[in-house]
Amino acid sequence: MKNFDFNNKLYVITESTISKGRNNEEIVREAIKGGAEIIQLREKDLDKNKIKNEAIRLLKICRENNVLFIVNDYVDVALEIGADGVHLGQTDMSISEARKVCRNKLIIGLSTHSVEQAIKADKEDVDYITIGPIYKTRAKDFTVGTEIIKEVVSKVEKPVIAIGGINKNNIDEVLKQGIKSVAVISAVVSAENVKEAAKKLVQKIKQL
Ligand code: TZP
Ligand code: MG
Repeated sequence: MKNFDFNNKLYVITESTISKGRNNEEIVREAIKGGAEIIQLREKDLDKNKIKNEAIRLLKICRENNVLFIVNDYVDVALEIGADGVHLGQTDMSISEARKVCRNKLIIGLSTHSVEQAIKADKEDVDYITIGPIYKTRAKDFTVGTEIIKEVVSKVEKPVIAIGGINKNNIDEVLKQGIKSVAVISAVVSAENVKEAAKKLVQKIKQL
């Protein structure tokens, strides 16, 4: 999966605390049925052993559907279970350290929150970059707005994915800035109909 094409993809991230009683397996199966092509396990309140077991279950579903599977935060868990990649933040393990540990076995994604961080990430050994939060979101206490997207896309060569508060009502505005792919949590994970919610977003992304 090292040569994965990140363009025109819906990237769905788990968050079991907002999934309205449905487990991550159910959410991931439905999101994939709706057309999600990248899945990330992101659980901030589970211990590492639980994360690992959950990752094994979700990896199986992703493999069955030829969908990319990324683990948030834990390089060791991603490596141990044979995930496709790991997603890191600005305060997680450094990219050089992560690359040393995983060599070319994992895709590495990095969260960025400014043009400067995105340009820096572009020069590091990462495979894709997220930029955000574009809009207000529970997960962070700041936003970067839509304006930044155009500048990041024009200055960065690596694949860039927009994240943060994106949903069916504002995705057009995001895509208009020239970005090809979008990552969401609540717009899919908290939707009454997960599959249909993913499908609506995928339709817009694939129109590009
Ligand atoms: N990083 C930047 S915004 C965000 C993360 C993990 C949360 C995105 O969640 P939502 O529900 O799509 O706003
Ligand atoms: Mg992190």
